Amino acid sequence: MKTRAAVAFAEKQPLEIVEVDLEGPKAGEVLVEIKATGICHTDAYTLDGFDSEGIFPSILGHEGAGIVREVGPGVTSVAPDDHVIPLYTPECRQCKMCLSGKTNLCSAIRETQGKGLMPDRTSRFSYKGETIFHYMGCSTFSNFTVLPEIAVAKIRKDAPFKTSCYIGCGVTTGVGAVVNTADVRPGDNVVVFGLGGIGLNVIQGAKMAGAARIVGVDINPDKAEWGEKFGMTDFIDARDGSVVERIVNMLDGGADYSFDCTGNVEVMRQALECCHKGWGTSIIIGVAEAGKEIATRPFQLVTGRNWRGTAFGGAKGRTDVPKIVDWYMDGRIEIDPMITHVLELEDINKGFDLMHEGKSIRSVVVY
Ligand code: NAD
Ligand code: DAO
Ligand code: ZN
Repeated sequence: MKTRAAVAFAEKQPLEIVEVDLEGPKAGEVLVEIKATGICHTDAYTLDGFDSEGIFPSILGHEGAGIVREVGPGVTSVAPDDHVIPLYTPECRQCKMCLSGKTNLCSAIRETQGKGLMPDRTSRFSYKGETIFHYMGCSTFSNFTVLPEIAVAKIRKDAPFKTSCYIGCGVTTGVGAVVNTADVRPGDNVVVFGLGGIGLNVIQGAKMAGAARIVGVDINPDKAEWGEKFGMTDFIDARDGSVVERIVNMLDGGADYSFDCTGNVEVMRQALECCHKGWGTSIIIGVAEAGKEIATRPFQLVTGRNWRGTAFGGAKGRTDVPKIVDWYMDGRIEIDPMITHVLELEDINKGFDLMHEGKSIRSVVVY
């Protein structure tokens, strides 16, 4: 079939809207009509050439929601007309990782997904006879896409696509980092570095978990008002310097939990070092540019600070994503105010500009 898609033909180039060819689903795969997709910083990071796994030409986008239109042989867990959210972190429930009970990093299709291919090592997308690669196993910047059955979460049908697509990455990553990875408890003090599409969800997750103080740190003072909307109690403008010292003084020794939502390795160091001696834990969410490394004095760890990281908020997609959709529909978490811009596919590059200018929280493309 033909489908409209925004193709990344090369790094650092604007996406081009073209009609691509899409092969139907093979065994264990499903064809999904994407109804809405968010634009996440990670799409920009790959397009800008900072992703060591970045492959071109490809169809980016990993934060979508849509409807199953066709299933391949052997598919049992979803059927046509089901509403689904694509999962860049699948959940096969059979691999060593899934069975460990210790991680959400399913390994079933990891190798081919990282190469922009489906599990049979081929791509379903092509343009003028040339292969177009998949991205993070999702490629939601295409109106139709093909996904492995283990990489879709079935969700309730009354959840609007325009907002629930954000659960495909930003919401789950931020809220999940708090409730799954950190396991923040009532009364804990939390510090969030970077109040963008991920950081604001960490803030609302911390509020839901009953955190006492929720300190937001950003270099953009406009983000203070955004943080307050979702439960931030204090704001620090990082441009004023001595961030670590100010947090340690403000929180009587430091944070119980801190979260990096910037991808900047210098900020990751601040996030670790602002943690309370003896127990504070810093969680890296931000994805740093290829080749970057983190540093701190080992004595920071000797004296009881912990450094950890999380992908997709530690969520097991097929199990946890439908629950997060319920939290949204039941009003336990908010999404609507974070969708600052709704665009047509033709205007998708504007969504990237808005993100780089710090003017959007989430831009969503609706098909
Ligand atoms: P965003 O651009 O919306 O937000 C980033 C925020 O960080 C902005 O508000 C910016 O002003 C702020 N910032 C930049 N430099 C700073 C500094 N020195 N100190 C304090 N704040 C600073 O991006 P986003 O969509 O929220 O994504 C954030 C990060 O999370 C990215 O690196 C993205 O790739 C990553 N990410 C990780 C996962 C995961 O599963 N681990 C999932 C999604 C996104
Ligand atoms: O299993 O080895 C692995 C890697 C899984 C990759 C998970 C994605 C990491 C987070 C990237 C940002 C997502 C938007
Ligand atoms: Zn698995």
